[in-house]
Amino acid sequence: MMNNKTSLFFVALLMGVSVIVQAKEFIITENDRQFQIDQKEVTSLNIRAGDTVTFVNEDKFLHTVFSTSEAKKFKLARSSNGESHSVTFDKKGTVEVECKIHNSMYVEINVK
Ligand SMILES: [Cu+2]
Repeated sequence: MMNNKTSLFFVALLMGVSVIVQAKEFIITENDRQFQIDQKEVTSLNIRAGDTVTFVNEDKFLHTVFSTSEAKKFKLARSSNGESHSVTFDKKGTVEVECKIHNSMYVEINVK
C-alpha cells in the first residue's frame, strides 16, 4: 500500500499533468501575406496563459514574425514555405504580432 506521502505525491503529479494537458496549441498560417486560421484572415485571437501558437508559413513569401509587446517579446527566424515556429505565451496581456517584411500583417493575441 502507498503511504500518505506517496499518495499525496501522485495527486500532485496528476494535478500537474492535467494543467499541462489543458494548454492548447493554436495554428496560425501565413497565406497571401495575411495571418490566417482556417483559410480566413485573423486579426485577433484569444488564448490562455500557457498556450502555444505555431506560425506556419504556407506562403510563397518569406515572413519574419515578431512582437515588441511587454506581455511577450519575441522574434522568430525568417521562414519560407513549409517552415513553422512555435511561441508559448506564458504571461497575460495583449501581444501585437507583426511581420518584419510585410507591415500589413497583424494579429493581436489576447492572453487571458
Ligand atoms: Cu510577412
